[in-house]
Amino acid sequence: MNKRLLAVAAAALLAAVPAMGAPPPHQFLLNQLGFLPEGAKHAILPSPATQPLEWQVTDERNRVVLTGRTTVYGADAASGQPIHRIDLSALRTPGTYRLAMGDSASRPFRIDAGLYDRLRNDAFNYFYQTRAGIAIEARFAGGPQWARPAGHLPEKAACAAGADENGNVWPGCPYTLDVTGGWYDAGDQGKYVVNGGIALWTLLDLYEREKALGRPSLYADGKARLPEAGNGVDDLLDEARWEMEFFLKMQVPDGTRLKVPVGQKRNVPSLVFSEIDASGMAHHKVGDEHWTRLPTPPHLDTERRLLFPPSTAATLNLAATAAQCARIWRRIDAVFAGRCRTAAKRAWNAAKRNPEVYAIDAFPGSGGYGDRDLGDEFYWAAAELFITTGKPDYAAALRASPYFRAATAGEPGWPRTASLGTISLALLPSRLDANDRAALRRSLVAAADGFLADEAKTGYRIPYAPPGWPWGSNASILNRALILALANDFTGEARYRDGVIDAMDFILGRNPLDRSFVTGTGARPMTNPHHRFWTHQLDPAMPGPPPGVLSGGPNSNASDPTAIGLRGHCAPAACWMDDARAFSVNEVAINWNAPLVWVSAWLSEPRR
Ligand code: 9MR
Repeated sequence: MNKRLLAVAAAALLAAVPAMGAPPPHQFLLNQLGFLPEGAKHAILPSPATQPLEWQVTDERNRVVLTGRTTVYGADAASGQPIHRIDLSALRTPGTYRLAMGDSASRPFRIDAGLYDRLRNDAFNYFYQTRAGIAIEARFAGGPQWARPAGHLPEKAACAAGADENGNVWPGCPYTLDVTGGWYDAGDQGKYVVNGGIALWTLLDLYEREKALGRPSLYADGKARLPEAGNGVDDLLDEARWEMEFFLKMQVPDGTRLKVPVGQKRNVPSLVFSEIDASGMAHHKVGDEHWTRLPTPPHLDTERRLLFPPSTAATLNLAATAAQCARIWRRIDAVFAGRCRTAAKRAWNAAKRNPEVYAIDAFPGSGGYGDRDLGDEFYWAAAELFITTGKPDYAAALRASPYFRAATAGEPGWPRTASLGTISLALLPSRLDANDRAALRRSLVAAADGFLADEAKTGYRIPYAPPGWPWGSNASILNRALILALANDFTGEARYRDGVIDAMDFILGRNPLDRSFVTGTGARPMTNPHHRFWTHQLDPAMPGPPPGVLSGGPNSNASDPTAIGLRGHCAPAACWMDDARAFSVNEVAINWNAPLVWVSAWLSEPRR
């Protein structure tokens, strides 16, 4: 490690590892926005004290409105701290308060039913700002600093071909495709069908849930800052369509025969290429030939854009989301819905014909998103197609899947999509009989129970207790919150809603770093995301991030050169740093911001 890296790593350790130094006294850790009037309200106090400590809450006029004693929890593994818990749930009156102990007090916090209104809109606006193929305008982006010319307009890409680092010679494909549009994935400007799929599904699911449960349309036309506002269509759908249209362009033209590795999952020397009928499959991704430097605003990217071979996983992501599209737009834009329906069926048939074409990460310049187990993607696509068409073929595929009516394991993620299918089936009307639907709802509630059982194991009361914290942990927490929210929808039981609040509290400040992991939100927000345009930290001529963007979060296996020094020196929930270079802990991504939108929208719904 060179000197500069060492210095960076040392600074990171000091900033990010509370276990190594005594936490500041009376450092109350709580959601930096505050609390909703109803439901759980918890704060954490890192302290080695072995006896409960007296606390009090004061209002704007310095009147004491609540007093209590901490609960001593002791050593907490995830944070590496001895902690006390403080339960403020008795506080319900809207206002601004402080939590105090002796002569030290917390920052002011609010109790407010509208706590998440701004966040839900900011988090949603991220998707507009990550659009490819369109100029980003100051009036929609929230300020002139975030305006930029269109990136990759037009984007016509040929297929990657030639020798990879293992000497495999990739044959490419006989065409170029115009794949203009869609969302850039993250800090990089790759566009990936796997990962785009879960992000797109999540926004569409938020819309479908509102409709299915008769909840208010929080993103009704004109409520968001979007070029399409005023077109008579819900803004969630306008944004989602930007990605969906791109997905449709990634589909392989009919009559295409391609040579790809079949059944092989890794990039080893001597890959065997076999000819397949690739008609209707989806190209896995389009991205740069080489990684670009930071900063590289999208319109200044001079790299060649390349299409990468179709994969079965991308094909099933297309089938699933196009099936959603077909039913959602049926009464809004029948022509578009028809295109989606045709694409979904073609994709499904193509995946059935080619069930084992795995994405092999053979070239630099873009992310891998290689998934080596596709049973869950087949189940998800069958579920969405069944809901949309009611056809017996999809019903048969669904029933034959080991995921159907099986326990829902863990939270969804880009390589784990089974619960997306289960959620759609549990939520939406379909030809499924009532018993099956009830069983699917129960399986989601059981998953939520598992998350609450995990919460009981944590000092910080987070419904998340993995042995090691993975890349993108914040999104794992929010995807758990999404299932907890549905469990509350299905049962009406408050404890699931409290679990959602606990998850959001972690994201917004009740964590060992006293950080809000969302830009522009709370007193100590993340400010230096890994991103190629919002790179103010590295180049003062560039803007910082707009508000509402989620950091990937603590990663106990941090692997980038900037954050790697944390490894082995941080408690799992504290392995994080606010540095633009630290992409394995502080990148931003569409599949992470999507559950932030979903959960903040859910929390800002008026209570029934
Ligand atoms: O979110 C992805 C994470 O699950 C993987 O562990 C990681 C390493 O392969 O990649 C993450 O995805 C990145 C993608 O490959 C490229 N764009 C940025 C994504 C977020 O960091």
